[in-house]
Amino acid sequence: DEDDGGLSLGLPGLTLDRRDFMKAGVAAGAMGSVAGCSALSGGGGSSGSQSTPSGSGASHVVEPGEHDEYYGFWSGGHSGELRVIGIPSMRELTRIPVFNTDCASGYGYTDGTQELLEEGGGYSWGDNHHPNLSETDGDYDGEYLYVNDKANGRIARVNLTYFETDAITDVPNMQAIHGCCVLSPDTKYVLGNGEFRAPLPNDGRDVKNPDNYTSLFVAVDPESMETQWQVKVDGNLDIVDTGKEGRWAIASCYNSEEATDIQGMTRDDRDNVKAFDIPAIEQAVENGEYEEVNGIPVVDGTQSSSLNQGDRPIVKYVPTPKSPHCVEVGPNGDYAFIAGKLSPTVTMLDLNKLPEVSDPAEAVAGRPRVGLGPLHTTFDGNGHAYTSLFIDSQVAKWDIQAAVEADEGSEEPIIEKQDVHYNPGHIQALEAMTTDPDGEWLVSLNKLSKDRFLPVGPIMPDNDQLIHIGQGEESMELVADHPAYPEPHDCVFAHKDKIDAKKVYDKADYDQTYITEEDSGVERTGENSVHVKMTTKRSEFGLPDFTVQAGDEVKLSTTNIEGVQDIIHGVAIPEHDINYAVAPQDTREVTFTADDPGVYWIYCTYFCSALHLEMRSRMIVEPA
Ligand code: CUK
Ligand code: CUA
Repeated sequence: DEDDGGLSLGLPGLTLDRRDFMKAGVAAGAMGSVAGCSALSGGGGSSGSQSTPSGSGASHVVEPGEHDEYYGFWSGGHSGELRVIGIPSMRELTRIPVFNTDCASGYGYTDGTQELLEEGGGYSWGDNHHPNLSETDGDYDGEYLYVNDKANGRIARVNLTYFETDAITDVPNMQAIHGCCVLSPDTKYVLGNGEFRAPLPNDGRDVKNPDNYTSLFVAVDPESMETQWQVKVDGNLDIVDTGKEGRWAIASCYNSEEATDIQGMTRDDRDNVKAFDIPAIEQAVENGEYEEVNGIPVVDGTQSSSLNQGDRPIVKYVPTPKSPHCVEVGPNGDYAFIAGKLSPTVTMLDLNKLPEVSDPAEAVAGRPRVGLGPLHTTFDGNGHAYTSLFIDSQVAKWDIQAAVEADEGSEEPIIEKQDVHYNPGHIQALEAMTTDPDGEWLVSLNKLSKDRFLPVGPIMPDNDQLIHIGQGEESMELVADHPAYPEPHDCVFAHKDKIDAKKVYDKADYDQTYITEEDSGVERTGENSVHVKMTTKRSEFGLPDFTVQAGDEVKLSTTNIEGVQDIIHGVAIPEHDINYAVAPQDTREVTFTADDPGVYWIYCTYFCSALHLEMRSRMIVEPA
């Protein structure tokens, strides 16, 4: 069946999947969905649980003029941007360019943002997956958001006062940083998982010798954004989350086999989830027990490393069924929930037990069978876990304590399942990553939308579905579909009271030179360079025109001297590829060469007043 209705695993060796699921004891009736034909009907591999109960009457409507209760920060995947979406309305509030350029704001066009992207590696795109809010005492402090670039091994920071990217770190020695989180409870580090194994250093050595490739785990300082240290491990790394006490970072792993093709990567029954003991790693770094590679201390965390032989190994390797995908640590920090992907189970790792046991397998506290293709787990703070089932296209809600008490592989802890359309990756409930989740709403970030929206050509939106969960006592209810441009992977929610966005720039917050109307003018700074200073206000530029010589390098500095919120002006110069926004009290600069003699009208791109069209200036370029 060509139109298989959903993303099945899509492995060339489908028999492999069948065998694995058989081994895992899935009922034969579920095989149809593995073969990829049932996502349209919402799956159905789960025995003994019902779908789509309804009737709570929960409304996600936010009346005109009212505000949403929560900010949602969505990663934009390979679009490179973040999106800010209000919850529960699902209205898109803004976008924040991070690894991409953006002509609405001028990000990547002005001198400062160009420099930021250049120093951050100079790439024109990135693949952001995991947005994380900075924490103080295990709660969101509203300061920063950190997000990874899976494509180029980078971590970026967004300033949540201005909703603006203010730092990008191109981490040495790493290609794909996939998992990314902050170390709870106080954001001591931003942590990143190296997904792709490569030679270390990757300078041409061992290119044909995958046995010598290596995966790295990295810690970046959240203030300086400098890389602090790395740990090399066996196998690869996928997703990461930390305990709530600052000690453990738990990273999932597929490809313990260290293969380079899909058959090899999925060969073995077990992969090793890694538990990084952060203080033990810091101690090793302090003791000088590392090798320096491209200026970064790299600690050996492989299984044979001497640092892993003693009483306090720096990395514990926990055997976990088949290519697990995600790790999420529950709100009270007791358990890490590791979703099986190719196993229909979620493994619960007891983080309190982990330090005490010599065999980390003994720290496994439960392993409920949740359904086919479990990827991500989220929490309502009232004892329930919710796991996305990629193959079944469902969200499974289950009881955490019941899973501890039940036998491994039991379906008993499952409370209910909700169909989603289609194929969920991350799911996220309100403030689920804090120590005190808020419940009420859950979003399922589905990879396909298929027939849920008007057709818009072959590249269709994703479908982020809003599900009411209440405080976990009532049944899940699907309340809204929300099309999303490719391709969000994850999102994180903060109550509106925890974010304090400024509406007007404060000069004290940035080091640009504020330009007044008196400062407006042209200053020749060199034989072939000029500095043009210009204000903007309704409805005029500080200079009605300015004159430069052909061939001049023009530095144009613009301050928006408005003090009123929401009055943005744009500065566009035709035929010079210049366009950027200047918000009230902000100053932005661009530098470009005025090559060709002529008259160039400068105009304002933001509709700022009734005389917006008349808000013009002229750049006159005289023949040299
Ligand atoms: S990943 Cu995409 S669905 Cu990068 Cu967190 Cu799991
Ligand atoms: Cu200023 Cu339009």
